[in-house]
Amino acid sequence: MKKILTLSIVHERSNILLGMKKRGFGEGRWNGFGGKVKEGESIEEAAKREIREEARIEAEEMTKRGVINFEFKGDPDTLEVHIFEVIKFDGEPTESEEMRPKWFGADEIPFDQMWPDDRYWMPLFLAGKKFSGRFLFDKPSDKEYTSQILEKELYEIEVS
Ligand code: 6U4
Repeated sequence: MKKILTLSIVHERSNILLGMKKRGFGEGRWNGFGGKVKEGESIEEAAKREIREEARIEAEEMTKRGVINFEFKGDPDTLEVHIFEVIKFDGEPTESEEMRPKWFGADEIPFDQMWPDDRYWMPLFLAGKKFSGRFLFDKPSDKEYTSQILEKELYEIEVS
């Protein structure tokens, strides 16, 4: 089965806002804000809701930057993650139950404490490119274990 998720990264000048995930999937890692799209919601609405819930800010202008499919070996589910760039927002990023937000300069992104795919697509994101891809992992990451990439496909794309 395919699960649709969002992942939003706030980008202001050369800084990006990441959140330390405090619980659930990806716990103990820095990541953009996001989660599952709920029934009756558009993908963009879901992205805005997650940004509101996790960083306590209101996304006012955002643009779709990529779609990546994540699979785990032996697991029939695919996570289709829609990646957005938030260009304009209202409010002050604030810690929530799920995430502790922090700004990072483009040259100090903590890739060692992020999902292992991020180091591949983040440079495209920062360069203003659009991209699509697929990663196959051995198994999900948790606090002690970082998923290993078994297969990787990543393309720059032209989308409107
Ligand atoms: P709930 O709904 O609370 O049970 P939770 O376990 O908190 O779910 P979820 O599904 O809401 O997690 O959100 C997972 C987030 O992680 C989404 O924003 C998508 C993102 N994500 C998943 N795989 C990723 C990967 N390989 N690289 C990455 N982000 C990923 O950078």
